[in-house]
Amino acid sequence: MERLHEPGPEERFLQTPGSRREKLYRQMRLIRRFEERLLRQFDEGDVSGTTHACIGQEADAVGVINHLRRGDVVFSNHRCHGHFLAFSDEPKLLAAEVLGRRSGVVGGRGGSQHICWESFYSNGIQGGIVPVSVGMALAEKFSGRQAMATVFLGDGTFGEGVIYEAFNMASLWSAPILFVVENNRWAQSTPVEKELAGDMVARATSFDIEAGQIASTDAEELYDHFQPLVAGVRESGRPRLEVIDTYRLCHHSKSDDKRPRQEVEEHRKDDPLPKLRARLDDSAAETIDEEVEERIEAAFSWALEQPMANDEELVDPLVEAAP
Ligand SMILES: Cc1ncc(C[n+]2csc(CCOP(=O)(O)OP(=O)(O)O)c2C)c(N)n1
Ligand SMILES: [Mg+2]
Repeated sequence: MERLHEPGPEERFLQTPGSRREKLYRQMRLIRRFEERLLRQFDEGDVSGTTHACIGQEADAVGVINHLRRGDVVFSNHRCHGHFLAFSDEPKLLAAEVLGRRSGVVGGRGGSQHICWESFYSNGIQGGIVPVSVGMALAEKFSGRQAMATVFLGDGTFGEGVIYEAFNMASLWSAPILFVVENNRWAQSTPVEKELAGDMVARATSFDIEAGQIASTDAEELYDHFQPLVAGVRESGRPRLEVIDTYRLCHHSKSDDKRPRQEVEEHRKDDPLPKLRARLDDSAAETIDEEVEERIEAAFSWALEQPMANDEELVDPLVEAAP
């Protein structure tokens, strides 16, 4: 645990100057501008493989992760940039990683989907992280460290059978874990109506896991909603599942979007960024936008100068970073 940053996300959030609204907006703006810049670098040929942006879903990451403490374990999936940035506030490390640089979070070998930093992990195998996160939640519980786990999964991942084994064990063995379902209504190019029978909340409650649902892209509303839910998991040591009805405003990964244009355009009115920005003073919002622009520029220009990952010089960044 020596590796863990001080302070954790909740403490850092509370200590950062500015109003809560400004802080939530600043984080979401950082996530949005990070991904927009990343997509530009992709088009310029700087990214290998593919990448999944969370544009439109940023409020989920900030609404949940700002309640987590140092040592809490977070698991994310293929769409992990927003979760990672809300957890770490480390755009430089992520930019270098996705650009395949040696100074990236995992030495440039994890790319966009496979991040491992302190107690944050992401993995692109749909559903694969869910049993692992239950195991980690139990490990925290048995160690008596009072930490909890949070795992983000998508609506499409309810088609992976392994998550039900994970729900079963989480409930039977009382794992302190929050399952956050980002229901963006699509799994790649399949609409939720064609992928899911019944409903997600009922599936969780059938395992005796308390569960609920909120339809929101409002970061303040989500922040308030998740505060008692995170506290509840921590205090009860029991699992909880919460579905957030949201929408992604970008393609699934690079250039694969089969959704009806009209549907996507309809959801732009729920874009979490302008929604929150409209509640800020113009001058406060402009200052934040400029500050974020500088950080993004600094992160990417630094990352682009870093040496490429090189198999002959495999380095474990966690070992390197250890005191
Ligand atoms: C086991 C497995 N099967 C298929 C894929 C390819 N794949 C990546 S994301 C995705 C859809 C995921 O949908 P959802 O869970 O709703 O998450 P979203 O992409 O909407 O955030 C698929 C089929 C994968 N990564 N892993
Ligand atoms: Mg989905």
